[in-house]
Amino acid sequence: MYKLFYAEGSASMGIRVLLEELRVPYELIKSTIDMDKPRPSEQIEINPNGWIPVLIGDESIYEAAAITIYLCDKHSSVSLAPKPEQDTRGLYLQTLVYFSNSVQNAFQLTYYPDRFSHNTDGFESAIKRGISRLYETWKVVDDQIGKNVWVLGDEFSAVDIYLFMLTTWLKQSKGHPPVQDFPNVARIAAKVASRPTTEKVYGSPRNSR
Ligand SMILES: N[C@@H](CCC(=O)N[C@@H](CS)C(=O)NCC(=O)O)C(=O)O
Repeated sequence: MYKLFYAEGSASMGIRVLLEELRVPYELIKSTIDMDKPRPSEQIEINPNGWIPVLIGDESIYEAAAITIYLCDKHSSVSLAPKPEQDTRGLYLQTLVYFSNSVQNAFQLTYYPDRFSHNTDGFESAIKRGISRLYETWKVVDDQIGKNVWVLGDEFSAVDIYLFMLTTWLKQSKGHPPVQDFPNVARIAAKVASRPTTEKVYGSPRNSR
């Protein structure tokens, strides 16, 4: 039985959808992304950075992209990721790492400007640059998808779940670009949103998120 440190709105939601798609048993351990609230001590022991997702399985690991690869490899019979010998294995790894270090980094500039500037004077500049990075990085993803049915081609994969999760963080109230600016991303995110596993975790797309 896996244990997943969890909070609504966080990157642990995408991992929960993945666990649902893999049909493996898991337990959610309540955590928080509220800066004013303490994290469970067991979570901090595994991930001293204080952020989630954190997964406890045969090994305890953090980083959403690493957890994605780990789970898909462990449960490869469900086929949510290309196998090492498959043609799209490189694209799979490339896209996950790009999500993690470029798209998420752009989000972080807007959500956590204090991590990019020593003083409050720099926050506005960090947020502005984060917004323009969101435009730049999502455009790269949109162009990469092109006419593909799913992110990697014809097959649904864990990358589509990850993509959907990232789109839920696009907030017009924060000046982020609307997902509709990236039509290929929006098309795939809408399909992921209506999967039963996603609806179980995020609620129905008909209700506003
Ligand atoms: N690179 C990490 C980033 C995870 C991350 O930023 N998690 C956020 C929620 S989406 C969090 O826990 N924020 C609270 C904090 O940083 O203390 C990953 O992909 O797992």
